[in-house]
Amino acid sequence: MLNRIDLRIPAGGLPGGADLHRLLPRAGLDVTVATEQVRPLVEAVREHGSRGVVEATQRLDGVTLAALRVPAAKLSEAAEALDPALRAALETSIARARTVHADQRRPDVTTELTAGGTVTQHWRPVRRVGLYVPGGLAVYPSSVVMNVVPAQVAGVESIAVTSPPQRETGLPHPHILAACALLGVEEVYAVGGAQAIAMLAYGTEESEPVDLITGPGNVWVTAAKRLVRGVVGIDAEAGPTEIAVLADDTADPRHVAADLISQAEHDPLAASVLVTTSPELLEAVERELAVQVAATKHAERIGQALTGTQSAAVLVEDIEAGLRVVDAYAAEHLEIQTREPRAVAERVRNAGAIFVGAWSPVSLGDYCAGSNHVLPTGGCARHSSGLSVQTFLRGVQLIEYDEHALRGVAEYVVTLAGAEDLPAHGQAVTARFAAESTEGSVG
Ligand code: HSO
Ligand code: ZN
Repeated sequence: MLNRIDLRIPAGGLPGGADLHRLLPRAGLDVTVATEQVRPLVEAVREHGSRGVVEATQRLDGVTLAALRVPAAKLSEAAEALDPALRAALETSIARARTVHADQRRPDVTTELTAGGTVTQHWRPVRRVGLYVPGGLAVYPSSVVMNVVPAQVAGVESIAVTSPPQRETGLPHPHILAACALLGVEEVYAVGGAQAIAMLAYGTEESEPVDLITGPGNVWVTAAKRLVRGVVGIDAEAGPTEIAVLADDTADPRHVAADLISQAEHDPLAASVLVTTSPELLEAVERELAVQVAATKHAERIGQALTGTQSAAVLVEDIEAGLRVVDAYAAEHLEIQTREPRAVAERVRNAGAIFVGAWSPVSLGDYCAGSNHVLPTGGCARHSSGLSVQTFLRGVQLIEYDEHALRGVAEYVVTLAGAEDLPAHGQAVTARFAAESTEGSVG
């Protein structure tokens, strides 16, 4: 079922990072065309505010919005109508994520460089954040949790959630509304697509602009985020989801197959990549895939994802070579199902999140591990991290020197300023001491 890539040569013989990267499969996402297509819509919202949003929603979603904002009563009604089992699961997911994220908040750091000369890095929350939640096929209340929890833990004062209206109700999906209610988010809009991004970025009569937009979306949403970047901050661009599994002959083929299938379930473009030292495991996983895919609910899109050119089984000579391959691929999710999985995991350089050992499947991380499931895709794990408390904080430096500490370094400032032909920079320092010496108070 999976395309095969045979790289059974010792790690030393494998091509370097970029070349190796090219040998590995990956779905491309072209946002350029979409960017030009959504530009007029984004401009219309900027110019006409709510009217622009309402018109776009009518045209694209077939819904006539009387108001953009979801009434508070609809949020509490959705929470009350939740199936008790789903409510308990969501509450568990929220509580576990809160505990982990609270522990991950970075402390402020003060460095005293000399007596009386300190630099402090202060982490301050972004004031207002807009979270986009997709609708359509993929309704993920878990993603509301994963975006809202780190923002709340960071201390973001104002959070707005926006999600497309459903044709029947003119409101976002009830599970999205319920998740908002359980999280204590009160400001929710029934707006989706590029118009939602423009609404968050520029504001309308009914909604204040935000400082930062996070959350995944389709190609139009991503294109709109590109257009408003700079006006507001945006998180990384989310591509189709990916799982890579690094496995040796100790892995259980049933579990490996189940995990590859689990992420393929998201999207026909999702990528499932098995990297293994064991041809026997590969054959066993293939047999399992055939059985398990046929028995699962979304067999069609899973089959498309697994047989697509973005998915593959890569045979490698040894774990060393496997590590080279997974580093080059830089998966959104990487499972290590090998002997001594922790030691192997510690040697991975590039991955959005690493799931260590037989009992840590990716779907645990999707919902209840306490970790965040918004992770870098498309190889961006080489340079970026997933969503975290840090996403919603800015490091502001506080520089506080007294007279003695400034005097201690003054001559170097003057020299560096002179070398850059910026003598007034130096004078801003010397002026302080010159004034004192005229008064004769300091030598
Ligand atoms: N695996 C997805 C997140 C998700 N899974 C939401 C289920 N629901 C990207 O990390
Ligand atoms: Zn998932």
